[in-house]
Amino acid sequence: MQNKILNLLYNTKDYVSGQQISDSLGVSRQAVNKAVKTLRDKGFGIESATNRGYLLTSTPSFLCEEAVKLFLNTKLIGKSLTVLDSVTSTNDYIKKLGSEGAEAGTVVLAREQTAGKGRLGRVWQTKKDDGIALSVLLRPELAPSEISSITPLSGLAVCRAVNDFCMLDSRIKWPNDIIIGRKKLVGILTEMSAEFDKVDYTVTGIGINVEHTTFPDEISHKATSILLETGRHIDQNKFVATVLGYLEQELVLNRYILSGEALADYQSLCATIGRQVTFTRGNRQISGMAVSISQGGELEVMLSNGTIATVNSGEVTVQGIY
Ligand code: BT5
Repeated sequence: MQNKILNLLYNTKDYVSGQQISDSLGVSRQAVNKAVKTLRDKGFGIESATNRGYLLTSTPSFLCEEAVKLFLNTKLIGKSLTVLDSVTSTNDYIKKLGSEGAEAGTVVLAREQTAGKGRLGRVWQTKKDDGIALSVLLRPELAPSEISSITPLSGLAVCRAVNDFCMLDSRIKWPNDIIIGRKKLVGILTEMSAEFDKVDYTVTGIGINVEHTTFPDEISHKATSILLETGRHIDQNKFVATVLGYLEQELVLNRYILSGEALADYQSLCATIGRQVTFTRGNRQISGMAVSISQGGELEVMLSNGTIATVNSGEVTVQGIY
């Protein structure tokens, strides 16, 4: 009922009388009063005036389930959406939901992660309400070998959402970082559960630095936040709804494959292309010029002998970035 009241107030953009709310939702005036009180306790500004009713004046500045849902305009991603106050890792939390049969499009967000994960056992660091931790569960009908596009498509979606919503010029450092200049704004970690020939579910975990003004010493030279870049506080709930909208557009509409227009968009936003890179093969360090991204998301690197090496995972150091 709280979501319905919010939708009514948000879409009316004027006072709505208690009677009108109770009539249109088929509930008592008392129930309306109670729901409005709960919404105020959750951080929504709802003014009431005698003989006029209720007016929505503000939404919470921190992540809030009802507020994200209010702004969300997707069909699949976010159909089921939860905001947790604190969790070890949104990826671990949603993986448990996935193994219990949660539907495709389930989203879990957290205001705080106490054990946020990067790739290869690394740590993703955030403090409460500084960053957005977001995980999306999907059930693409693909073989495990076909899901390599999910990380780059997610990166493309987040990069476009950041640029559109925050008016920034972020770029993608292949395969999974969103950077501004030489610093990392977003990290993405995709995990999956699969049988031999069929994916059961994938989890895309996205960590976005929003309100940080400082970072721990070991990453302060290579990390940035939306606040540091713009000097402004963004509406985190509207921003999350924008990110989820772009994720749906890039992942679902492209049927989880990086090709055609999405591939062209990815290449044009990819900061790695055209730079000298170093990657590891076996125990050898190899350097070359990053020249393109293949269909499916591999990095193609031209070596000094003119041959092209294809890199599909692991660490790539990009000269001039990190
Ligand atoms: C990543 O790994 O960048 C993937 C990060 C994914 C985090 C999300 S948050 C929601 C979901 N739940 C999780 O538990 N995880 C996902 P990787 O490419 O391995 O980069 C990790 C490295 O980035 C670390 O070793 C640090 O050097 C650096 N780093 C850690 N925290 C950072 C931050 N807040 N901002 C910028 N860089 C950071």
